[in-house]
Parts: sequence; structure tokens; C-alpha cells
Amino acid sequence: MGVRRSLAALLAALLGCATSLVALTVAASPAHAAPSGNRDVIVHLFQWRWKSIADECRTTLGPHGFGAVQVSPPQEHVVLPAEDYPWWQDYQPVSYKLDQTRRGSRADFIDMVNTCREAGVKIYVDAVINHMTGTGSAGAGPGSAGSSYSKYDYPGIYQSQDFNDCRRDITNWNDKWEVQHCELVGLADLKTSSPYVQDRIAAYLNELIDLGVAGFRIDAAKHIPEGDLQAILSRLKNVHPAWGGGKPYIFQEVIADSTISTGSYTHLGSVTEFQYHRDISHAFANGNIAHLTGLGSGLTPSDKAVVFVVNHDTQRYEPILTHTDGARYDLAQKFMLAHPYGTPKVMSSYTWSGDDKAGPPMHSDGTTRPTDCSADRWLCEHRAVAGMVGFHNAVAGQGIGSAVTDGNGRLAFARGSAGYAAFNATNTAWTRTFTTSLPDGVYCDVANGTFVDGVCDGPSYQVSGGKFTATVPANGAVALHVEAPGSCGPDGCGTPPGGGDDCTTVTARFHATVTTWYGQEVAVVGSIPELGSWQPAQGVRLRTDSGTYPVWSGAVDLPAGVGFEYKYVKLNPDGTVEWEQGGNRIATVDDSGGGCSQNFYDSWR
Ligand code: LAG
Ligand code: CA
Repeated sequence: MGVRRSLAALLAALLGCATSLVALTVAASPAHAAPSGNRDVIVHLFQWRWKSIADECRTTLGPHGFGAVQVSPPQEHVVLPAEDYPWWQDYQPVSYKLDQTRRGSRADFIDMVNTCREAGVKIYVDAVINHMTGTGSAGAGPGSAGSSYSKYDYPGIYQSQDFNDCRRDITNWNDKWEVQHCELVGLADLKTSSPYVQDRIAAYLNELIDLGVAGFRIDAAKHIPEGDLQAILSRLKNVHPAWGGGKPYIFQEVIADSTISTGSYTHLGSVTEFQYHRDISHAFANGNIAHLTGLGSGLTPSDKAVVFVVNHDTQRYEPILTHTDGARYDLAQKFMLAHPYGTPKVMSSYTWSGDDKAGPPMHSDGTTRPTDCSADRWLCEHRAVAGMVGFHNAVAGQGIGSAVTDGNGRLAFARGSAGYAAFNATNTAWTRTFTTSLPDGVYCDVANGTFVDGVCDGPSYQVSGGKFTATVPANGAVALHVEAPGSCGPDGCGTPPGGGDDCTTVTARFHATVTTWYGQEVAVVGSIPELGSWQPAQGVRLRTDSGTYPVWSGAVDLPAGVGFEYKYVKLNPDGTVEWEQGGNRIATVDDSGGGCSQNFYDSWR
């Protein structure tokens, strides 16, 4: 526990002090049009089961034009029941067997790769190749696929001579040799300079390539000397012909500091640009976005930068802007997809309360439950920004132009004549006439809806003489592009979200973290009839179970555009009711969850 804290502290210190750190007209599109563009957007389906990822590729990622999924590490990992099966089991490899992880079997993995490929979506594997297991898990029993092991001894793969001699934690982070040859949070550090170790790692990655994997995130890349990593990568095969048949896409996790820069690794592939994460997160958290046209300038060259608002580590150890920030966070992810710098990586998370080591929704044996975006603790926040992936793809190669701002918190810009997007990081709506280079026509607003198979599920706007007038919602956006035509109905077009677009009814999903004692129930009750008109017995009952507790969830259909107030209540078996403290929670029914849905993430107060 102390060691884990020190990783958090280290990350915090590093993050804190790092200095270096087309269609031409809007005529109807062809039937079942695959979204165009080069499809480079990555979504990190953190901790998802292989089968759930396959389903998501088919139903959502492919149709919306996502390019790739970053999947959690697929190799055999430690299993730690005494720690309640933390998510970070994955980052302690026991062997390179794919046979069984908490996310499914080897057959499930293969099926996922194939299903996603058929949907036009690549799989990028998180490759944990700097180290094996740590001290804390020594003697903890077999790995997830049944292999026995102890620290520095992994039968049939690695023995003591395959690890670096510095068998202690990294302490001096200003000493590059130490950062690369000593132990990251006590994890047995592989002697990556050894040809045998290089061959072994390359064999693992090549097996994945043979199965159809198209790229790799290199975990802890800066802890592997550049030359060693180059030797490993030079051994890799070409990828599946469906992906062009060239070398796999490589992006290296490098948290740059004054000792090791991203530039030391860019000759080997792309790198994660943590300074972008800090810049965009602070800007949206502070409502200070007017300067963001220049986001990324001075950082890693755009074609080598993988960019993100948040990742699975920063959302825990150094949160700036995360899912707990609601609309602003979704807005930042939408902005990332509208802006030209870098290759965007969208986060898809699950919630936890208390200890940040908490694993995903799981069964009692520590294996992961299938994803259900309307239940458990799965957030699926990538779905809320899915429409913007089409924008990103349609405007590829076009620079930023015609930028306008209104104070610090509002910014709109064109992407050539292919798209136009407006962002409002303030708490009041922004109504304005925008001047674009878009051809005249009617466009689908993909910031508040989606455009799939020729169908616009969102508001539409009429551009004439290059101009359109819109009300950009508080903490919201409007985004139009040439590959997503809209339609204007008898009520006109440009209706703000939730106010009368395709959704007349919105499925409101409540996810509340509430600690209860056995026998207590939880309900949401509010000012409108659907929420019981403030009568606890008529409210919407939420449910939980051992895998999801203390998160209680439930859904109810609400009329779009209606404002309401609500609170959570605990219902005692004797009929008495315990109300939340403080004022009422205030909300408006909109379809910000995508597909005529809306999510509420709350904690009992
Ligand atoms: C990474 N990138 O470089 C991952 O993004 C990050 O999530 C990994 O740390 C880290 N490098 C190692 O692959 C995660 C957790 C750590 C966890 C580690 C190994 O953030 O907390 O450490 O995975 O499971 C855990 C304990 C430590 C303990 C260590 C070894 O928290 O206290 O020392 O295991 O037993
Ligand atoms: Ca190392």
C-alpha cells in the first residue's frame, strides 16, 4: 500500500513538475455509407471483456467511424483476491499466454479481433513488456491462466538471469540509467538488452500480429532503453493485409520529464503527449478555452502525438478533468475530436468510489462482467462523443480557420470548407450567427446527435450564404460537417438538443453511489410525475448487486426538454424514508447520453 501510494506521489510529482513535459453537397449519402477518412481515432475500452468489445465494434464503433480500440493487457496476469482483484492485476504479467484473463479466453480474444476487423476497427494491444510481477504479489498463487511463478522466476519463460541487476525501486528519477534499469513500483525489471528477452517479447507481439492485432501501446516505454525497444520492434512482422500490411502502429507511453523527453522515442513510433492532456484539461476545467486554436503548438509533432483528455492513470492519480466533471469533460473530448493536433484517444471508463485500485464490475471470482452501458458502473462515455468521430474523419487534413471567440469560455472555428464547430465552456447558452466556408445546405449537428447510415439523430442547421445561427448549449457544442447532412422538419431546424429533435422521450439513467445497510432500498424521487412528484413511494426504484454495490442504478423515460428537480431517498424496511441533505438537484432532460438517453452520476449527500 505504501509503495502504491508512492507511485501515486511519483506520478503526481512527475506530472506536476515536468517542464518538457466528401461529399461536396449535402445530397443524400449512399446507403450504408461507411464513414470516410482514415479512421485513426482510438477508444480505450478500459477493462472491457473481449466479447463486449466485439459487440461494441459491431454496433457502435464501426458505424461511427472509430479507427481502433486500445484493449487492456491480454497476457496472463496475477490474480489478487486479497486485494479485491484490482484493475492493475493486468500490469503484472505472469506469462504471455492469452488463454485466460479476467476478460475472457483466447478464443474470445480471437473472435474480438476478427469481429472488429469486419467492422473496420483495429485492435491495439497494451503491451506490458518492461517488467513482470511485483513483490506484493509474490506467493499469491497461480496466474490467471494457471501458471505458477515467483518474482524473477517464470517457469518456461524467464529466470533470474533475464532481469536487470538493480533489484530495488527507482528512487532517483533524474538518473536515466536508474529509471530504465531499476524497478518501477517494485516490478521485476526485464533485462531488455538481452537478445533472449528481446526474442521472447517479440514472439509475444508477433503472435498477436498473427491473430490480426494492428498495433501496440508500449506500457512504461520510457523505462525501456530506446535501443532495446528498437531491437524488439525491429523483430516485428507486418500486420494483416486489411490494415495495409505494413508495420504495426506503435504508440509509446512516455511521461516526459527533464530526464527523458518524448523526442527520445519518436524515431520508434508515436508517443503519448501528456502535456496536451494537461493543457486541454485545465482549459476546460477553468472555462478558459479561447486560446485553444493553438493547442499542441510546441509539443511533439502532430503526426507522432497520441492525445487524450484523461487516461486510466491520470483519472485516478492526478485528476484534472474526468467523468466526475460531467458535461465539461464530454465537451473536452468533443473538442479533441474537432481539433487538428494529434491522434485522439477517447477514454471509456467505469466509476469507483473510495479506493482507486477498485476493479471493474466483476463476478465473485474476480472475472469481469460484460459491459452494460445502462447498468453496473460502466460509463461508456465514448458513446456521448461518437458523433464527433465522423467530424474528425471528415475534416482530416484541413487546418483551423475563421476562429471566433466570445470571452474566455467560447470558441468556434472552421476546418477548411469541410466542417465548422462551436464550443461553449460557460454555464450560459451562446447564441450567435457563425460565418463558415461550408457549402449551403442543411447539416446534422454531430455534437448533439449522431449521423449513421445516412440518418441524423440530432438537431439540424441550415447554412445559407455560408452563415448559420445557432444556440450553443451551456457547456455544450454544435458541430457540422459535409459528410453529415441533416433535415429540417415542419418545426424548422436548429432546435436545441432535447428541445424537439428526434427524441421526444429520453431514457434517463440514474447511477447513484449510496452506502446502505442490508434491507434498505434506494429510489430517485423528483418534481415531475415520472419521478413520483416528490412522493418517495412513487419514485423510481434503483437496484444494485454484489458486483455493483455501492452503485445503485435505474432508468426511466422522461419527456425531452423538461426541467426538473430531484433527490435520492433511502427506503427503510419499516416504511420510513431518509432524504438526502441539502438543496434539490436540478436538471433538464436532454439526450446528451446519445441515442435518446441521458446519464446521471451522483453520490449520496
Ligand atoms: C504504466 N504505465 O507506464 C501503467 O499505465 C500503470 O497503470 C501501471 O501501474 C504501471 N505503468 C506499471 O505497468 C499500475 C498501477 C500500480 C500497480 C501496477 C502493477 O498504477 O498501482 O502497482 O500497475 O500492478 C501495484 C501496487 C504497488 C506494488 C506493485 C507491485 O499498487 O504498490 O508495488 O503493484 O506489486
Ligand atoms: Ca526497464
